Amino acid sequence: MRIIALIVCAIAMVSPLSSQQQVIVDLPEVRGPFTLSAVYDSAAGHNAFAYAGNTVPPVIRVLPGGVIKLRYVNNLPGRSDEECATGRCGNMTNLHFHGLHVSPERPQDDVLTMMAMPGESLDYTVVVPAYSPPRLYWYHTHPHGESARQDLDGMSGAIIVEGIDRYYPELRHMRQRVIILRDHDMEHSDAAIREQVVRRVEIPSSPCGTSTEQNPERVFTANGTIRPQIPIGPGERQFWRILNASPDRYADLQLNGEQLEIVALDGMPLSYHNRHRATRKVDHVLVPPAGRVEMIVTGPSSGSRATLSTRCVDTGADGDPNPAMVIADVGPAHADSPIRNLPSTTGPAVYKELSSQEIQKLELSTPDFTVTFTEDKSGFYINGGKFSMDDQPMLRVQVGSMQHWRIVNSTREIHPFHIHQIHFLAYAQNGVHSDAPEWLDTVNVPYGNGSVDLIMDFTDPIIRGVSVFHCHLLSHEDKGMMAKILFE
Ligand SMILES: [Cu+2]
Repeated sequence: MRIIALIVCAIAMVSPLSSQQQVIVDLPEVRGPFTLSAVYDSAAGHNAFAYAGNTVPPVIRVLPGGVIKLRYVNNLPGRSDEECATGRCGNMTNLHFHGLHVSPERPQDDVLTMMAMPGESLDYTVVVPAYSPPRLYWYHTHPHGESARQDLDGMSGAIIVEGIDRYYPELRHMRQRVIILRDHDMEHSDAAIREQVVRRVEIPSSPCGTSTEQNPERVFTANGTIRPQIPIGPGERQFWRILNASPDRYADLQLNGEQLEIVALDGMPLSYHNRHRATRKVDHVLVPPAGRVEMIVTGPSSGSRATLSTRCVDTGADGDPNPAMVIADVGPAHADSPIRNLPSTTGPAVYKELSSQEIQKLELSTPDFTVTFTEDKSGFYINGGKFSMDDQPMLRVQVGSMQHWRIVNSTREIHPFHIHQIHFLAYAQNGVHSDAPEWLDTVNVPYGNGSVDLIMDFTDPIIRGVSVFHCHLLSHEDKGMMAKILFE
């Protein structure tokens, strides 16, 4: 059964546009130590992750208090035919554990001193604290200058810290699905194929947003397939854990007007900071590149079909096209993979309740630090600086503190701000207080001198050392929109 599933999986990854609609594939899972390799996938014509004989990256599942132990082997060729953001790729690589509250130092979530050239390998032992919020994280490569290409090549996967059922016990009775959104790149496809794909995902012919570039070169895939079917019965409730692993495309997700019941954003259960907080029902949810949403969806009523789709996202005059498109069909299907319910875990839910007076005081204070995004023809900058690996930290922050940061976007396109290892409370946009402040690790910053205000939580005692914050449009990060921070 497993072998068949893997073959189906592999076919789906190689030919995402087949004539018969495929049911969404389940991804392989791994618990315990394993080996992951970076390889050149000649069938796909680009680099890939290899695991257990296939080029389908596994979902890493770990318990709070557990360890992610893996050997990452760089088997990429010394000479690459692929173009990276700043020229021909060199095929160096490493791993980042996005969103995990773990140490930024070797052999954990270190993207600065750990780097494998072709023929080299890296050994990671990432200790997940027992008090870790149980949630959806992800791993992707993070070599400065080559991140965008490797992420576009699909060198990423999901990480789940078990135990979200401790916060929302009703999830135990639902089918759970891990859904990874990636790009099908049509940059080098001929016009007829491109047109066929555009029709298949129903990209409207009318323009989307103010971007001067309207020709879509990418469409979303779900677990490797363009527009698969996601089986669900009428009125059935399922728990979907969605990761946007695109290097630069936003997903503004909706399900035909059905309400989406959000359980966690960027992996943070909504009740983690307030045990009385319920799930939140919305018509659509913006998931920036690198963002995650975990939500309960209800199957459309008998006889009707629905689609999971993204709305048009206005990326700004200098932004890339980000049109509306169908991601998957949702409804009864002729077949489905074996049911995977959420494994029940034992142990209490851990909460991190902060004093609302302290939060309010920080919100009203002058920002401790302002990050300003700018760009020109020669690069992308934070506070006027273009990142270099030998930079000194742009700032130092005390472990144990919380700070008010403002992120200002002085460009004509949107950028998602991300900081490694920690979460922040995004509570205001363009100076206006949000009616639903959320704890995130990646947040969109509006274009045209737009801003977001954040409360940064530096209180975790194990997060010490030098780390980074950056724009998560990865080609911008590759071209300099990143800076170092020292947690001391
Ligand atoms: Cu950017």
